[in-house]
Amino acid sequence: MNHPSQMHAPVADRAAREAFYARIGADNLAPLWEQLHNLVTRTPRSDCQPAHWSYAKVRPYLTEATELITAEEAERRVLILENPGLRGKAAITTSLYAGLQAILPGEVARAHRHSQAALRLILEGDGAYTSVDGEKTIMRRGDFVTTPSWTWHDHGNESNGPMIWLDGLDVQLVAALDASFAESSPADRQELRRPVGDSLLRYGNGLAPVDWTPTANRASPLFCYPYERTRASLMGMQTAGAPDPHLGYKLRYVDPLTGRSPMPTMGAFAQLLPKGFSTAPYRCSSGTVFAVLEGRVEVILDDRTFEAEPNDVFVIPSWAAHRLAAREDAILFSFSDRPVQEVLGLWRESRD
Ligand code: GTQ
Repeated sequence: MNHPSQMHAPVADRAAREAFYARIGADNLAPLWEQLHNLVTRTPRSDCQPAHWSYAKVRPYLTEATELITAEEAERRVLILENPGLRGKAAITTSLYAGLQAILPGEVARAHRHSQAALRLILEGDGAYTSVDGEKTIMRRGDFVTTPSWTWHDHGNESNGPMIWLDGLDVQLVAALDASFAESSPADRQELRRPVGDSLLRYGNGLAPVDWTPTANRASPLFCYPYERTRASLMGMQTAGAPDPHLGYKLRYVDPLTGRSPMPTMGAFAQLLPKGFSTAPYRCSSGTVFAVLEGRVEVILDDRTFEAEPNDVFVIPSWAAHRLAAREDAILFSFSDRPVQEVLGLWRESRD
């Protein structure tokens, strides 16, 4: 006896189905069954590829860019780090943008604000500034600086040498939500309302103003995390115990008042891998951008290996298993969309 479903087994051939798809297509309909398994995959399937940008290779291009366009004309003189699997999308991972920004002595990148949040990791130079919502912060190599959503920001260089930093923005996340807003300031430089270092004093010492209340953009009021402090924390951890087998000594940057990531859309991390240490295989569901601050690391993926040096940037896609081997004491900065995935209940990791 036939099973009921077999009694109704569809007999239409491919051509009949295609004709049907074409007819319903004209009415803005499509058959799910042709794409279900591409939409709902067993594990993340990303166009994002592992990639590595050598600073030695990119640095001369930045110099050339400074000869071709001023910071003023460019507004932001940045070379976008385009993931080879996502060319033309200004994306380094599916959800995030990264670029290298250069600003020469005397130049100003004029004030604007946008709904995209930005983070900066200073790679080269000492003494340029970013002003964020009325407070100027002087940047040095390794410093981590945030520009939360909708905060006014302008950059300038009053030092004697070029400044180069890694920009990370949530451009693709904001685009996916159709939530991009931006405006330019009539003034090149925003008006400063607080002295340099004010937020570090108010929020960076385990203290907070007694009447502090959270802001609407859900961002940390502390927006500069000096490298010397980060480095001291990482180095100090070595005396307390062995590194995590999969991560080494790894810390996340936090909003000191909430313990959450400094900005809701991007998480940032600092990691020490002692000389000779190799991490055990690890993967997580957030594609992650790394920058090497100190030392050399070998990045070992299933199908490729590359060696990263100071100021090199590399990216590990979502769910790509990898190991990191430190040839010498290495300090890595990284950022990802992890806080977004966590708050949505999506973030996963695997230590296998
Ligand atoms: O510094 O404001 O790399 O608005 C891309 C967009 C930097 C910035 C980028 C931006 C900025």
